[in-house]
Amino acid sequence: MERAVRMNYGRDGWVALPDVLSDAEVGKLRERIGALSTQRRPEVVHEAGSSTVRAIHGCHAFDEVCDRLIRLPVLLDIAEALLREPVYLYQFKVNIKAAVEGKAWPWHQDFAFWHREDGMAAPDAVNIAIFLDEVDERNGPLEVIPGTHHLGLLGSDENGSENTAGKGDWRSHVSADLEHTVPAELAATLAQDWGKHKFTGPAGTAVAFHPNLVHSSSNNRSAHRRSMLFLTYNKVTNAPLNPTRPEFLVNRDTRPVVRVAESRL
Ligand code: 6CS
Ligand code: FE
Repeated sequence: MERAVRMNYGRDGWVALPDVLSDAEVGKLRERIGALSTQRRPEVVHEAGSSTVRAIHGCHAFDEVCDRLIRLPVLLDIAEALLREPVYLYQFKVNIKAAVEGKAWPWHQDFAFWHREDGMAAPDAVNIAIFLDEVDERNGPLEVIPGTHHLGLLGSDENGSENTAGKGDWRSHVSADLEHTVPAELAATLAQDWGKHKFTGPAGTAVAFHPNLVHSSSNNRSAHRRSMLFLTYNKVTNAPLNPTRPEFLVNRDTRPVVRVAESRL
C-alpha cells in the first residue's frame, strides 16, 4: 500500500482509495442491491413508518455477488495493510438513502455500537465505503470530522455522559432515531476544532475510515438516490467473544477471509 495512503489514514482517520472497482463491477452491485431491496426479510430495514428501504444488512450471506465482493484481493489487501493482521468480515451493509425520503444518520462513532453492543474489545477494524451512486452536496453525503478517531469513544457511559448502554433493540442501532450518538453540541465543538469533510464523488468512489471517526449524513431531499455499500473488516484476533445481535449485523464466522482467485467481481 502507498505510504501516503497509510499516513493519511493514520492522521485523518479516513483515506480515499484509488481504483478499487470498475464501472462494470459497480453496475453489477447496483443491480444486485436493487434486487435484494425488494425482498421482505429481516436484513432489509425500512425508513420509520414507510415502505422505503433504509438499509440492507449481511448481503454476503445470501447473495453470491456480494460474497465475492468481500473476497476481492484489492479490498482484502487494503484492510490487511491498514490493520496489519489477517481479517474477517465483521459487517456488510448498504445504506440506501433513497431519493427525497432517505433519512439522516446522526453524528456517531461506529465503534460505539461494536464495543457496547457486541463486545468488540478494540477499534481494530476498518470500514471500506463504496459509492453505488454519484454523491454530491445535495443527496446526503457522508460527513466526517477528521482526526476524531484519536479521541477514543465520545459521549460514552464510561465517562458518565447522557448516552446509555445498549437497550438491546438492534433496530435503534440502524434507524434515524439512533442510539449511542455523539451529542450534536459536542460534534459542533469538534468540527470547530478539527474541521469537517464531506465524501463526494462518482459511483465507484471508495473510502476507508476508522471505527472511531465521528461521522453523520443528512436527509436526502434531492431527486437522486445516494446508496453506499460498507464493508467492515475486523482483525480475527479482535472478534467479540459472545455477540448477541443478529448474525446479519455481527458475523459469527471469524475465520480469515479467503480471497477469490480472480481479481475482478
Ligand atoms: O449498529 C451497528 O453495527 C451499525 N450502526 C451504525 C449507526 N453504525 C455502525 C454500524 O454500521
Ligand atoms: Fe456509521
